[in-house]
Order: sequence, then C-alpha cells, then structure tokens
Amino acid sequence: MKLICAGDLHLRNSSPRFRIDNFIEAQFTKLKYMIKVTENEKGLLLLPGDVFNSPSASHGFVKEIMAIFFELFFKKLHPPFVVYGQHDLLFRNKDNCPLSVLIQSGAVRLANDIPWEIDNDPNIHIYGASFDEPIPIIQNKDKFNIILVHTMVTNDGPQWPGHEGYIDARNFLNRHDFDLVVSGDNHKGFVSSMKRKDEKILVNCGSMMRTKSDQMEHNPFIVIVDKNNNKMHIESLPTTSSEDVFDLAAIEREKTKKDSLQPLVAGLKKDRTLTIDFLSNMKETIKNEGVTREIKALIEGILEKAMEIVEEQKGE
Ligand SMILES: [Mn+2]
Repeated sequence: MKLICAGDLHLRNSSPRFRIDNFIEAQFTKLKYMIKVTENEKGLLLLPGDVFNSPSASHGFVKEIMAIFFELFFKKLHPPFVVYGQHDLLFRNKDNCPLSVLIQSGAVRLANDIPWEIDNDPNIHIYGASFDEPIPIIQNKDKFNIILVHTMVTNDGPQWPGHEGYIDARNFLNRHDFDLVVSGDNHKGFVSSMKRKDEKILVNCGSMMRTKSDQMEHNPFIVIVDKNNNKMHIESLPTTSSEDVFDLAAIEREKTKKDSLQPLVAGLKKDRTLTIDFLSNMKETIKNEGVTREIKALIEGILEKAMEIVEEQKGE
C-alpha cells in the first residue's frame, strides 16, 4: 500500500495578495495532480489539516472540492483521510464548517483517536489529532501505525527568536511510537526519519501553494511512502517559477515598509501587557495633546500596520 502524504492545502476561491498569475487554476492543477498520483499508485491520500483556508468558503466552492475528492471513491479507492486545522474551524468549532460537510458526505474521512482500519490492508491503523487535540494512544503496536496531526512540528528548532509552542520532528518521533507521522501547520516542507526497531518517518510537506512573499524558495511537494518496504519518494507538484507568480516589485515595496517598522514591531512583541498599555496610552495622548486629524490618522495607520506584522509573525 502506498501512502500519499500531502501538506496544508488551504483551498480558497480568491487570489492572495502579491500573486499575479491565475492562482485558483494553479491550485486546482496541484490538487488534481495529487488525486491523479493517488489513483495511479492505488494509494491512500493523507491530508494533515488546513484543507480549507477559511470556514467561510462558499457552497459552490465546497461542492467543487467535494466532486474532486469523490473521484477517488468512484474509482473504488479510499477517500482521503483528514484532520481539522485551525483554518478549517469556525471559532474553533467543528460543526459548522466546510470540512465537516466533506466528512459527513463521505468525500473524506476524519482520523481521530479511534484507529481506522482499511479493508485491503488490515495491517494499517490510521489515527488523527486535529488542531489543539492530544496525540492518541496507540492501541496495537504490531500494526503499521499512522497519525495525521495538525500541530507546529519543525525540523530545525524555533522558527524565529522567542518561538514557542512547537515540537521538533525528532522529538516527536521519539516521544510517540508511530511508524508514519504526517504533520500540518508548518508551511515549510521537510522530511525527518529515525531508526529505532524499524524506520520511523515524519513527513511535513508544508503548504501546497505559495501565498506569501517569504515563500519564494518553497517548492511544493508530496511524499509517497511505500509501507511495504518503507521507501519514500518525494514528488514535486507542478509549479511555475516564483518570478512568474509573484509581483516582485510590490513585495520589495512592502519589505522596505516593514523594515522601517522593525524597531517598533520588536518593541510591541516583547510583552503583551506592555503592548496593550502602550497602545492605549498612545491613543490617550494623541486625543489630549491637540494632535491634528491628519497626524492622528498617520500614527494610527503605523500602529495598525505594526500590529499586523506582530500577528503575522506569530505564525500561521
Ligand atoms: Mn496552515
């Protein structure tokens, strides 16, 4: 049995800022490519959360995605397994969001703490931990245990100075005895493995699409793991060069603006309570000190932009 591991799809019906190509078409090309590979390999597609970019995806868009996933079912293959990422949820709630509609329809299956067994390979057990859920306990160590997890796993320690709330890939493999871990949340792609009794593999493909200017170097891929011999193959997704999909001049202008705000951003990031105090003091001051409306708007604009960068750097 071949396991087709993917990353965060972030399916959306709008183009992100800075993309100048036909983003929606590029997204469907990549998704259909994954489905094709799964078909050709008669494999099992594993999606570790953030399937949708937002819980407010339209009915028409959800229907389109549902049809693509159902292609596997109609070809007598297993539907993809999923877990919920924070982007799939509406106010952290699973009931009223597009991914729950796909799960209920049977287009995809939710992996959770009760292992799934699939009929043509009873030796495989599939678990899942959606966003903010604990890692399940393995019920039968003799099985080939797979887990889909949506949590920040990194390959190289913290992603920025002061980064908290992540787990290193090798640490994860050490702590939990799964044979294959497919993780989502970290948009940077990597593969990590560890030899215990058998080889244990952690696959974090990263995001399927390049949506942000810091992803110029990101080459979207999927990983095909052959469960029978533990061999893996990294398969690039059809991708156009970054120069052709990003508005480079606009990115450069944005970067200059961000760089000039960096000292302010660093100050705001230091302490959450201080930040709130600083912002309310500043508002009070500009209200009382007879500051003109234009200057007031300018200061508020700068603070808003700085807070935006602070939020952005908190991660996805
Ligand atoms: Mn994500």
